[in-house]
Amino acid sequence: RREPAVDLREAEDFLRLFHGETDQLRRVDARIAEVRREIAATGTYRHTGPELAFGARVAWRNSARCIGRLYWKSLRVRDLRDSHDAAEVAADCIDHLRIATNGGKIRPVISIFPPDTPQSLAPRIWNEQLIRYAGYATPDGGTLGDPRYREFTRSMIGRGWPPPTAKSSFDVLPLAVETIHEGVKLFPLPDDAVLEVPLTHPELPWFGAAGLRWHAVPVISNMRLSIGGVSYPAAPFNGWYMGTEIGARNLADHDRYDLVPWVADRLGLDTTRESTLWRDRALVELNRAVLHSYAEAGVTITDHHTESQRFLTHLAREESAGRTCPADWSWIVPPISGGHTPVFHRYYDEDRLVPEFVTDDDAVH
Ligand code: HEM
Ligand code: NRG
Repeated sequence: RREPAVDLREAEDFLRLFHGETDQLRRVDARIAEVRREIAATGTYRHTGPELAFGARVAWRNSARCIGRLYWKSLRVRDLRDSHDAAEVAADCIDHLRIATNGGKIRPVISIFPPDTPQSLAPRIWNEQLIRYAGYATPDGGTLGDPRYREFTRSMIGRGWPPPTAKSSFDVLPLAVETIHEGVKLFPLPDDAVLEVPLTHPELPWFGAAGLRWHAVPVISNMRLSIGGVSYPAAPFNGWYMGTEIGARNLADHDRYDLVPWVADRLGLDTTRESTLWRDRALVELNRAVLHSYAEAGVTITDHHTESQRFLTHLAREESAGRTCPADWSWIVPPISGGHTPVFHRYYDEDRLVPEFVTDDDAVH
């Protein structure tokens, strides 16, 4: 499979956007003429460092599902377009984790690997995020670990990943990196590159005794970055967590860790009737535990009330800058207390803007 030649219109639109929003010494027409010649000769073109950084930041700004966009200008951009081998890509991803984690004071970072071109297919990262927990099928038909990654875990074991001898609910999966010249190679993440937070509750000692944990940094690694007609299939990026992602989804969803019934039971709630709102009460305690534990560990995290307010600040800023801001209500509204956050009570622009991050169907394994 080959990448078709870059669409000249997309390249030109991007260069005009870049020159329109930033101060450049060179006139945009000169750059467009140069890119046109490069595309005619090679079918693609190479972004300058500043174009690449701008493109990545604007792709974040255009992420309609992201509530955390207020700080889009501060994204750190790592230019790794010269990393071609799987081992280089894996080592760069491990560096990414260290730079982003920063001892708990999390920095938003993106690492951009080579683009697809008409001449060559770029490296691919198979993992949905750089850090994810294995899910193992148990004899009783259940799952040990994260059920979302049962298939991925099975495939990693099939490819030779040895799971820990004592399997647990929180075993970090290896990185799987594919290149056209090497096939798929697996790389375990070193322990010291993976900061984790043991979960405790501000008032409930039994919660801390359960041995729950979560990783500090979410690094999405299965989205393609598209800038000016050029496609970067491996461009892992991270910010920090909003507590509800962990407390109201990862640990709570029925098809994830499904901890709500356990919390309700330990709280001694009446679970015989829905109308006692035992689910809601358990969810609140689970989310308090997440925010409390990250704060205690000195790891950056945000709560959904604060982040909703920040997002409205972001919308106001974008409006003053004369830009529309695409947003997807169903992703922006937090999964608990939705109607009690200001993002609930309005509509959003839904039109797609580029540069952008996209999920490829064929990136799902
Ligand atoms: C989605 C928060 C940084 C791009 C999301 C979601 C949240 C969030 C809560 C919804 C996730 C879900 O429901 O599963 C934040 C916070 C950040 C941050 C608090 C802190 C700085 C970033 C950065 C980028 C980014 C740095 C890219 C450079 C995205 C994208 C999605 C998303 C593309 C959609 C993911 C998908 O379709 O699965 N973000 N984000 N975010 N965010 Fe952010
Ligand atoms: N819900 C996912 C992460 C999705 C993106 N969230 C962020 N992104 N906060 C999870 O792992 O729970 N980010 O770049 O910070």
